[in-house]
Amino acid sequence: MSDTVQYHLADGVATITLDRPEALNALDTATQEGLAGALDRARDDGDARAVLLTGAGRAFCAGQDLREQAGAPGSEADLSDTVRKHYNPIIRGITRMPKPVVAGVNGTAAGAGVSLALACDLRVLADTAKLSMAFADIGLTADSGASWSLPRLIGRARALEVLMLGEPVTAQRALELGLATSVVDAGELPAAAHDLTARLAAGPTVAYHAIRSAVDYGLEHGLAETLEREAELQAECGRTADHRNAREAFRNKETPRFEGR
Ligand code: T3D
Repeated sequence: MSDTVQYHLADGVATITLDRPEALNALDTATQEGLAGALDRARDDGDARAVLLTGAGRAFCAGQDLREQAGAPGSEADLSDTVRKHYNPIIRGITRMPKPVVAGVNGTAAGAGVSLALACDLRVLADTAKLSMAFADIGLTADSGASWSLPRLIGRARALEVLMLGEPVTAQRALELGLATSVVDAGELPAAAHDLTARLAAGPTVAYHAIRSAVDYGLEHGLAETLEREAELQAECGRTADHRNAREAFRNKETPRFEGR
């Protein structure tokens, strides 16, 4: 773990906090490595049934640390090194997490910082948050999965608009576009994001994972293949204790309690 990434477990929620507020939680190498490590820890943590990714201070994450890179020896180095070595594993760590991942976007997000939020399953935004696809502003293309996630979330035309024009997307606009699950007062963001994640942590973890898998599969395959994949995933869910117990609870007119297995 790194000093700039905090890990905290409560109510079944693993909260991962980017903690470099003086640099708007920009991702230097230590923070990239710390985040990758925290995601591994959350994946393997049997007490964590959902993950909340958020930032300390007034920003969520300002993307790549531009100072570190500018100061690095040989700064004309191939940027794909950073992308392949750091960003891609982080995005895989989020999108392959076998439990729900929520972004608590407490403030400004830029570049790869937006990509992190887009990779999560749900996004709670502070009303002060702005999403700035800053890549083109510094002559770069979208990375960290934004070219995959953004058109899936808002369609190709809107994705190109947001990426090419680079106008910061306000929290309200993000809600209208479908980028935000909800928008709350900035002061209420930590509690609202925790409560939503805790609700997921108390739910049927295996089914949630299967739902994400089925939706992602369905986006890339035809109906016939998707129907078959749904059947396979349903079989897996049907074998869980959570499903058995929920059926029993239904018969007894009780509220089901899910254990995540
Ligand atoms: O390896 C590769 O390069 C490939 C990967 C690329 C992925 C990417 O993420 S590319 C996009 C990189 N990010 C940006 O271009 C955003 C740069 N930051 C900004 O445009 C602005 O800071 C914000 C719009 C995010 C916020 O503006 P504002 O006015 O609220 O705050 P500020 O005053 O600009 O920033 C406050 C401090 O944070 C400031 O430090 P100082 O002067 O008080 O000591 C600023 O330098 C620092 N900071 C903000 N963003 C970054 C940063 N430091 C390092 N890297 C940053 N990205």
